[in-house]
This record gives sequence, structure tokens and C-alpha cells, in this order.
Amino acid sequence: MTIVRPKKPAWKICIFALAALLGPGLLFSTSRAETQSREKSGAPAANEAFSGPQFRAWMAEFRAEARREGISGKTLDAALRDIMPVKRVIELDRSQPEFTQTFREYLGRRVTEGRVKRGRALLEKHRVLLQGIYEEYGVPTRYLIAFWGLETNFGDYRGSFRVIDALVTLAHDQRRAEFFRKQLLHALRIIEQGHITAEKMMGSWAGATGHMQFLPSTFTGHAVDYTGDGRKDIWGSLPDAFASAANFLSSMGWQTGETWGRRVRLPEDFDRNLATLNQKKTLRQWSRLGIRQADGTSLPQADMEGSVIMPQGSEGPAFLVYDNFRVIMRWNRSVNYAISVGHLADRIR
Ligand SMILES: [Ca+2]
Repeated sequence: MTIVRPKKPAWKICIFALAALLGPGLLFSTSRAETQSREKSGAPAANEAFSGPQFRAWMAEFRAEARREGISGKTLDAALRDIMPVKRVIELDRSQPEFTQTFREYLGRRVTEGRVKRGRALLEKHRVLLQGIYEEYGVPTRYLIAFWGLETNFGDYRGSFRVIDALVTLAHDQRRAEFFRKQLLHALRIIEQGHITAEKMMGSWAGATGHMQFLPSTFTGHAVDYTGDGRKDIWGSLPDAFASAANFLSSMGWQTGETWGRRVRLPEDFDRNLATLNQKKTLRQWSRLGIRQADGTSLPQADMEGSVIMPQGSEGPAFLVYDNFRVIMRWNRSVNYAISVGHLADRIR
């Protein structure tokens, strides 16, 4: 039987128009205490608007697609039982902080003294493991620690939402339905393959999961079973989590032996239009344009290519970034994030 996806009902269009005017916080009049307890538990929010026939029809149609994709009825029954969209996920989707913080605020919150100190201690603690992974994948130990620190504060905050709940919510929502529907199928595939159960697959409101906050598609593409027990366990096994991150970065083109970038000093007459990731020049060429290292010394006279970026605008700090910076941006397409990874890695070393 073919189930035709129902047209968006009129009430929903009204609600989303209203949401655009008022902001989701006002529309979903959930009390603060209720929201917080829900955020902690990650439990689905009972809501008439979500549990109506429209959602049930959507779910029936999605299940049919998942079955065609080879996911067993048993996995679907276990993962999708009593499932309902989570209002809090939609609220968080509509208020992402990275767009409202300046570069300085962003960096200051992420690369703290405490995090640097703990990163150094953890690098020491896991040195043998990380060194082995470096020899196999070519990604230096300090970067893996930096990603771990930024993604989950070294495993402390791995997310309080059931990934399946979050992804069902976002796949059913209109804003990025297609992207999250694919992520949901990947997540179900991971469960089908026995790497984890739906109950234990916890993560962020956007479906990122495990020590390194992999999206399900990143997992299917790049996760590895470093311990050799048959499970790619990025949730409970640090060896699997670190090696999976290293494998991802290596696949994206990580250049062993090169750094990510450096803070630089620009000459007074520097043409600010050149400060973009689209402009690549060799260190020799940048040097000729008057760019110096932050301490005033000359750049290395190399043919390595880089771009100048100024994340805080033309009055803020300037960075010269290399190929590995672009690899970090394949992990997270945010310039601020990529500088934070590089800066934290440098501080940990
Ligand atoms: Ca394993």
C-alpha cells in the first residue's frame, strides 16, 4: 500500500507563521521547570499538535521507507515504540547560539584555562592509546583531545536526548526534513547492526552522539572498531571513539606534519578584501604582502598555501590557516569552531 504524505494542514501553517512572529519560546508556553526537567530526561513532550493523525500518518510512511531500506520490523518496533516529537528539540533548533556570539565570546567560552589543564592531563593519561592511533591515522594526539574537549567536555556532556526522538522530531519538522530523515535512517541502521540500542543512543538535540558527537551519517561513513570486539562503540569505548575521529579527519584529507594555522600580524596597508577562505596564497606570497607572525618575526619561507581570515571583522585578530583548517571545517562548518579546535590543541601541547 502506498501512503501519500498528507499536505501540511492549515493549522500548522498558522502556527509556524505565529512562531515566526513571536519566537518559539512564546508559542510553546511550557513552564521553565517543566522544560528543564524534560531537557534533563530527554523525554518526549506530550503535545496534542504532535500526536495527532498527521504525525501518525507521517510515521507510517516513514516506517515503510525504512523497511524498504532494509531495517527490520523488530528494530523499528523497538526504536520507534510510543515515539513522539519533542518540543524542546524544535525550540533549540530555532535558537542556535553560534549565530549570536562574537568570535571572542565564542573562543573565551570554549578554550578556558580549566579545559586546557584537563586536556593536558588527559593527553598524558591516554598517551599510549593516542600515540597508537596517531601512527595508524596520522592525526596528532593533541587534536583528538581538543575535539573531545570541545564536543563533550571530555565525555562529560554527551547529550540528554534519545537520538531517535530528536531525529524523528527534526525529520517530521519542515525546516530541514530531508537532511534529518536521512540521519534518522542512518541511526536506525546503526541500531540494526547492533552497535548500540535505541535506549542507550543518547545525544544532542540535533542527533550528534557519543564522545565525539558524531552525526549518524558520520558514524556509518567513518566509525571504526579499534578494539576489535565487533562493535563500533563510540559511546562506551574511548579507543573506538578516538580512532573513529582520527579516521574521519584522515579521510577528509588531514595532512600529517602540518599545523592548522597561526595568528598573524597584518601590515597597516593590508587589503582587507584578501581576508577570505577563497583567497589562497603561499607563505612566501603572504610574506611579500607584509604579513608577519604574531610575535613580529617573518613567516617560514615555504610554498605551503594558506588563507587569511579575520573572524571578528577587520578590527579583530587575523589568522593564517592551512589545509588542516579546512579539514576541521568538514567536521563543523564554523570558522569559530575550527579556530577553537586549533587554538585548544596548541594550548594543550
Ligand atoms: Ca569496539
